[in-house]
Order: sequence, then C-alpha cells, then structure tokens
Amino acid sequence: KDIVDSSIEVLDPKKQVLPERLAASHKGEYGRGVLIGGDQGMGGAILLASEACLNIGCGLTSVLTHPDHIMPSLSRTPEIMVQDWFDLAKYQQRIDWGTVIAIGPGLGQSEFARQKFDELSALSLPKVLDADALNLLAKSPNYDRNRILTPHPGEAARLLNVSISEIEQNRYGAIRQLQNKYGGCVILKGAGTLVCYEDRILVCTAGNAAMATSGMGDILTGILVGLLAQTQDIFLSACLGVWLHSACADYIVMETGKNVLKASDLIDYFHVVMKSSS
Ligand code: NPW
Ligand code: AMP
Ligand code: MG
Repeated sequence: KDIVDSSIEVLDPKKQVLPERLAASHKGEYGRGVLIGGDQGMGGAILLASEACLNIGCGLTSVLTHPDHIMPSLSRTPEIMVQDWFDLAKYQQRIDWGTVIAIGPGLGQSEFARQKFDELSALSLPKVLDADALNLLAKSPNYDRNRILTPHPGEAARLLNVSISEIEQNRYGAIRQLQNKYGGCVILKGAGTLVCYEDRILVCTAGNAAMATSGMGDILTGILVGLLAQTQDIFLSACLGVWLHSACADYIVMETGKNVLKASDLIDYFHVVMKSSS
C-alpha cells in the first residue's frame, strides 16, 4: 500500500547539484559549520562527520569535542578547527560564530551532553540532529521547523516510543509521524532511506548493504551540515545529501568490487560521483 501512495516520489539524481562556487568567492561565503559530539570512546564519529563536512565544501568547519580528541583530529585533518567543549567561554564563542550546527555523533547522553543539547535547542540556527542528539530529543521532545533529523530505525523507535519492527513495517507512516511530532525535515535511514518535508515523502533508491558499517551515518551528518552551511536550505540539503551519500557507496562498490565499505571510504568520492552523474 505504501509503495503506490501517489504522494511518494523517488529522489531524482538529475535534480541533484552541488552549490555553485563562483570564481571570485571566498571561504566566508560557504558557511561556518560547528559540529558538536565525540564523548570519550566515540571520537571517531565526530571526526568522520567533520571531515565529510569539510570535503563537501563548507567554508569553515569547526568541532567542539572531548579534549581527548583534539590531537587526533588535528593530526588527521588540520583544516578543521577543533576545541575543548569543557572550555565554556570558547565553546560559547564558537557557537556564536557558527551559521549552522550539527549535534549528536558520539555525543553520549551525559548530563553535560543534555545541558548542551538543551541550550542549542533554543537557538534559531539551522541544525542537523543525529545519534545521541536524537536520543536526547526523544527524552525531551520539542518542535523546530529549521532542522534536519536523521534517525536510523532504532533512533526513530525511541523518538516515537514504539518498537523497531513497528517502524520498519510502516516506514512511510513512521516518517510522517516523526515530521508531525518534531517538525523540520526528517530522514529515516536504512535500505530505501526516506526524506520527509512538509507534505512530501521521497525515497532514495541508491545505496547498498556495503554501507551497513559503523560510522556510515556520521558521514551523512557531515555531508548534511556542510550542504546546509552552503545553502541554508534544509530540504535541498537533505535530498542532495541523502542521494550523494548512497550514490558514493554505489560508485565505490561498482568501481572496486568491495562488498563492504569503511565509512571514511566515501569522503574522497563526493565530487567524483557528482561529476560522473552530471
Ligand atoms: P539491532 O538491535 O542491531 O537489530 P544505537 P548506534 C537499531 C556513535 N558511533 N534497521 C539496532 O538494531 C553514534 O554516533 C560512534 C533496523 C539497535 O537496536 C552514537 O552517538 C562511532 N534497526 C552512538 O555511537 C561509530 C536498526 O538501532 C539500535 C538499523 C550510538 O549509536 C558508530 C542501535 O542504535 C556510531 O556511529 C537499521 N538500519 N540501524 C565512532 N567511530 O566513534 C540501527 N538499528 O543504540 O542508537 O547505537 O547507532 O551505534
Ligand atoms: P548509522 O546507523 O547512523 O551509522 O547510519 C547508517 C547509514 O548507512 C544510513 O545512511 C543508512 O541508510 C545506510 N545504510 C546502512 N545499511 C544500509 C543498507 N543495507 N542499504 C542502504 N543503506 C544502508
Ligand atoms: Mg548513527
């Protein structure tokens, strides 16, 4: 029944274009992304997200994270400005500086994380909420039109207080409920990722099971916040980001014959895939 619903559209690759980069432009014109996450033991999540954000073209990318992850981040990607989230004055300066925010990858659900989540929820900046930010949202629901939510079925189940199988049995109904309850643009991940915005639901037919590995959703979050930094448009960023993430995985599988991907494999392919599909 869901499949024949006329309100469901397929994400069209031909409509997906990266934001234009004008000859005389400078980094200040492509947004300032602030990514918050990476509690102890989960630093990789925010590193992956921030690297994806940088590579998709965000003008200035910065990270607020647990101090354990500052040196690893700088060693791996010195282009990214990374700061200790416990330095509250610098934390606040960085938030005030940002034009878009992503919160959640590896954030954890400590009291500190909850406090930061609550503070950020009050800001009107466009946001991407993922992973533990979604778990915190489930515990303390609020409505916001200017954000992208990126639940996998486990997170969606928490957000709607139902079982994972109830989500999976009716993914269209679930994403509609998520959008009604929480607002903004919702992405329900998994094979056949859905994007819901206002009265539209789109399904992504790209993507494959080689993506079923750790950190893959963190890459999507980085892509989304990087696109949002450049466009300020949650729906456009969600459609392009979801498609590109999956199309990269399809491209690498086809080119290399790999049947499993590391999440970081995708990062160098964003522009290759855009070029090959244009
Ligand atoms: P089950 O039981 O496996 O069948 P959690 P998480 C379900 C960070 N990470 N279809 C799954 O189901 C994240 O950013 C850090 C159906 C299970 O019940 C978070 O902050 C990394 N079910 C934190 O870890 C790399 C699905 O959801 C539950 C499903 C926890 O995030 C890894 C698991 O979800 C990770 O990104 C699907 N397609 N997908 C790092 N390198 O630092 C998921 N489920 O409990 O929210 O755990 O997603 O690992
Ligand atoms: P996360 O669970 O947050 O790491 O997100 C996993 C990402 O990989 C999401 O974007 C999923 O849609 C994608 N993914 C995982 N498994 C599959 C699959 N079998 N087919 C297509 N996409 C998948
Ligand atoms: Mg995730």
